[in-house]
Amino acid sequence: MRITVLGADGYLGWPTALHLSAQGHEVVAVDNLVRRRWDRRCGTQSLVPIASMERRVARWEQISGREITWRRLDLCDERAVEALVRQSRPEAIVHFAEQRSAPYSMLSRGHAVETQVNNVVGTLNLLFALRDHAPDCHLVKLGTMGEYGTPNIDIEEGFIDITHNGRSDRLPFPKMPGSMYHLSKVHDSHNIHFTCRIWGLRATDLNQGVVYGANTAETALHRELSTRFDYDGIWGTVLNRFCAQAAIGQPLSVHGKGGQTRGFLDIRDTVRCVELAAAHPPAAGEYRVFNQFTEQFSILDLANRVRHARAEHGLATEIVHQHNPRVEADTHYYNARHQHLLDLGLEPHALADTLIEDVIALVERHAARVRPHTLVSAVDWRTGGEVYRRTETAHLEARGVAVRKGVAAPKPVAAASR
Ligand code: NAD
Ligand code: USQ
Repeated sequence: MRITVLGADGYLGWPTALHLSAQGHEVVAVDNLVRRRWDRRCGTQSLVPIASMERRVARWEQISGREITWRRLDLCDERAVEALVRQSRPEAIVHFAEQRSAPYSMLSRGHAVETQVNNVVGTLNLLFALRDHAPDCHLVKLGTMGEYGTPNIDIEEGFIDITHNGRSDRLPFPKMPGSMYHLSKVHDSHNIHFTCRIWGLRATDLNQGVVYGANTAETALHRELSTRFDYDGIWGTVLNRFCAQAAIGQPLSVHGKGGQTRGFLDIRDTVRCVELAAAHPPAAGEYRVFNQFTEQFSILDLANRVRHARAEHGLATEIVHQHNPRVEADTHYYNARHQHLLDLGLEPHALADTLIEDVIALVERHAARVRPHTLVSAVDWRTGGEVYRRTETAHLEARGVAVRKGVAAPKPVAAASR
């Protein structure tokens, strides 16, 4: 198939582009590199050094003999998106290209607006381009389990059968998202569903859970094929953060009681799920939702799993229950269905102590790049927060690295717009 991957410079987009290319698909990889800019603005960086997109695709071609076409493009640039779809005429488009951090979206009014405009406008531009230039193309869109929130009933895959006052219908499952970011995904889902109903587009909304892990079969082939790994309080997802904290001997930061339960999956399952969804397109006019996760854990379960994996090597790990900066239930019912991808052939990787150990070992190998002050969960859902302000020079000095006199220090990162 001709498959375009949007957000191909990101944690999940890059391994997915590689995986689809390895399966023999013709891949166009698209990104505007905004995530690298957001890192500079936030004072954060990927734990694992990541090569430029040019180097990545060149290395992949040298190793695999397969070509990935790289295009730098902003989804919010309507003309560029239209030209992309018109020229590349994809059979499937995999859309990862959004601002995906809940804490980032809660930093300030400006960050919330930036998140929702980037995500909603980017997706709308894509939907119009599909209508006009590739109406048969299958849109595979990354949504999130967080669209549903934590209702006190079982969570279905996108739709629920309701009987009300003696009449019945199958309706979209109610949504109760927990951040401005998660809300942007709800807006996207409504827009995509609408365009399937009205224009006959075909789409799969992958309501993905929290991803963990650092490598897939393809990213492990060469250091220039590595994907990013976030561990800080703005971009790091919880299990990757706990592994980073354990590796540098810091306590694991459980928010509140830690009874928050979520769906989780290994990054190797993310790429396989996308492949399966793309290989089995829905009918024209169909909007379907797959809940994309493999196991449910509470946050305290995860912290205990990390502590246990360390204890196996005789290492003690502390768990602290800190004031929850988010507004969320920290004990609640949670039972979400996730059958559709299993029916298509997904064989999940269960969370294993060996995976936890591998991620901790990865952090240990790159320990010199860890910025400990960015491990703090600094964004409060009620009041907002600030980006991490230290300059690169300050990071180096904090590590005891001498910074040469006369070499201009980088400009301080801009304060978050409020
Ligand atoms: P990421 O931030 O690492 O990657 C997103 C990429 O999209 C970045 O490279 C960024 O530069 C690009 N991008 C953002 N806006 C763009 C625009 N307007 N035009 C072009 N490119 C743009 O994020 P990720 O962790 O790889 O997540 C990818 C997708 O999967 C997101 O949509 C996210 O919501 C979803 N998701 C992620 C997780 C997770 O645990 N990481 C879980 C569920 C869903
Ligand atoms: N948490 C802690 N301690 C920490 C960090 C997080 O207890 O140090 C808790 C949070 O309070 C939350 C849970 O862990 O209850 C998950 O937090 P997270 O930061 O791992 O995940 P989240 O903010 O929900 O977002 C991530 C991705 C997002 C994706 C989402 C899937 O960044 O792109 O959409 O996971 S889901 O959670 O299913 O909506």
